This record gives sequence, structure tokens and C-alpha cells, in this order.
Amino acid sequence: MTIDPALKQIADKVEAGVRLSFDEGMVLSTHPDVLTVGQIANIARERLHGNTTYYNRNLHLNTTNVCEASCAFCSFARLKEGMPSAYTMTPEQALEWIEKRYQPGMTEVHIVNGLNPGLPFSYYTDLLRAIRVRFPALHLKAFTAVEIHYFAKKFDLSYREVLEQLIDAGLGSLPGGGAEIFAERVRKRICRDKVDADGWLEIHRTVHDLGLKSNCTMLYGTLETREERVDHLMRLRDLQDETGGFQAFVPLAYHPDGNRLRKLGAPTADDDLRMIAVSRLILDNIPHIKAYWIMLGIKMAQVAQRFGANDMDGTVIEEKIYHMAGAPTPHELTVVELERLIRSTGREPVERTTVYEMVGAK
Ligand code: V47
Repeated sequence: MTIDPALKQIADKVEAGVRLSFDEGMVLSTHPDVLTVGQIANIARERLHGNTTYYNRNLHLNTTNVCEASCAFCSFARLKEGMPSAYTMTPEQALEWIEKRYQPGMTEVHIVNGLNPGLPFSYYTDLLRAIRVRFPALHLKAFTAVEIHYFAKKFDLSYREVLEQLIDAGLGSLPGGGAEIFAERVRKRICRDKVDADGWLEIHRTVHDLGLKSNCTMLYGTLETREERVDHLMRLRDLQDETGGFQAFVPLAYHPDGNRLRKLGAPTADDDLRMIAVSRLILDNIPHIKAYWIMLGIKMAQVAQRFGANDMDGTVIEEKIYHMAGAPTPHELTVVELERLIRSTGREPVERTTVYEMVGAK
């Protein structure tokens, strides 16, 4: 088998543990031989994680889809209360919602909401406190940086003050959503009403400074160029050099149904696998790359385990955001199914907590 010299040079650097540049990120992003790109990413993946693929037992809770922002790619949000399928749960209704779906052994609830202008800040602190009291085994991974920014502006608080109050109420970590694509050119067109790239990064910097971990994401497949994808990864890598607080990167494949960008269609298999591989190779300082099966599809998430990914996310009981945008995946997987899917790729499933402690380890 012959390998193109440009890829061979990159493979040698990866073998030697040398950091890749923006230009090398571009070679990996554009070279037609995606299989070799994946093989190179697999070197980095196996060096970090051997044969392990992580998963967790989690629930997704979205307590309101009423949202002031009108992101062009979103199928979940409703602009105003009272519009068809708009909803807002009270904290009590949220508890009932969890109660119906909770299973012993679950370790995480992932909470992401719309930017609802009708709710006071106490709604969010009450929600976290109520869940913490009723379900003490659940880690509260809650509110994207977009929501934190919204609370800060609306309630006239600094990012630090918002986060300190949420931590006091039980916040355990921040999910990675809302990063979309950092390039201002694209942000202006797809999500102009929400926090800009610098604000998103500053919020995660503050989260890390307060001692919490967080995840990071990139939405790909809308209007961005390949350069803008690599630029996004470089900005995440720079912040991670500074703080070390990101634990996982989750590439989010754009889903086209029911939103204003639907004419674009969905990312291709090449996009999906290449995104996993390039992120593994550029983000040499972020430990985990998640192949989120809900949006990649189960089969692609399995293949991704050989292209640089080492995590599948979890059981994800009742996902809404992607299903309203047309994701054809099931709404949940059982642990038995997840483990079978991981084993059939030749990887060893390991259950983890949100912060990557092994479940059952002494
Ligand atoms: O910020 C919304 C994205 C994100 C669409 O941290 C869409 O472990 C594609 O943050 N097509 C929310 N993407 C989800 C999220 C997340 C999910 C799983 C794990 C983690 C983690 C975080 O979903 C939004 C936005 O970027 N999104 N609509 C769409 N039509």
C-alpha cells in the first residue's frame, strides 16, 4: 500500500507525538484518502485510550423550547409561549418527567433549554436544587454557554456570578453546545442573536477557573468552509492549552429537517468520518472525542470508533433537539445494546460517569 507523502509526513509527526499545524489540519481536511486520514487518527486514539470506548447512562431533559434566538439551523425552538408545540415545564413537572424515565444506575442528566424571556433566574436554581434533592445520584450537566451568557445579560450578573449561583444549586459541569462555528462570517448568518465566539470561550474559561469541567462542540455542515472548521478546532486547542478544562469534543452533524437551512442537505459520510479524525488529530490536548450516535447514526458512530473517536455518549433517554430536526436514530439505547454495538467494532465498552470516572471502579 502506498501512502501519499503529504499524509506520510503527518503520520510520522503523529507517531512522534508532535503537534500538527493549521496547514496540516487543512491537508487532513481536504485529502481524498479519508481512510488513511482515519488510520492516522486511530494511532492517536489508541495511544490515548487503547481499545476502550466509553459510554454513560444518561437522560436528556429540555424543560422549555421557548427561545428568543432564531438560529437558522434549529428545529427545536419556538419563538413565543403559546405557539404550536411550545412548552415550558415547571420544576415540579421536570421532576415528574425524570421520575417516569429514571432507572437505577443512571448517573447524569443533561439539561439544555431555549432562551425563554418569561423565566426568572430562580427558575434555573430551583430546578437544579429540586433535581439534586430528589435524584442525588445524577450529575447535573446543564446549560450551554449560550444560556449562561443570556442569564448574565438578562439578570445583570457577570459570567462568574451566574456560574457561582448555579454551582451552589448543584451544577456539576457544562455541556459543549452553542459553539456552532466560531467564524464571525458564518455566525452572523446562522446564529446572530447569541453569544459570539469570544464570549463562548470566556464562559468556558470561567467554568474551568471555577474548578468544573466542560465539553466542547462544533456544528458542521451549514455554511462554513473547511478553513473555518480547522480554525474552530485551533481556537478550542488554544483555550485547552490555557485551562485544561475540556474533557470531550463532540462534533455535531447538521440535521436539515424543519429548519431554514434545509436546502443544504445533511453532511456526507466523508464529512462525518473526516470530522472525527481531524478533531482527534488537531485536538491533541482534549482527552476524549465523542461520536454522538444520536446525530451520527448508530452505524456511523460505530465506524467512528476506528477513525479517532473513543466515546459513544450514552443511553440518552429521550433526545428532542435532533429528533425535531429529523434524526432517524432511536430516542434511546439500552446498556446491553450500547455494549453490543461497541463490542462489535472490536472495542471494549467501559461505563463512565460524566467526568470520566469508571463506574464500578474502586
Ligand atoms: O448547541 C441544534 C446543535 C446543540 C441542530 O456536551 C443542531 O456532551 C445539528 O450541546 N442539526 C445542543 N445540530 C446539543 C449539545 C450536546 C449534545 C450531545 C452531547 C453534548 C455534550 C452536547 O445542538 C446546539 C446546536 O449546536 N443543534 N439544532 C440541527 N438541526
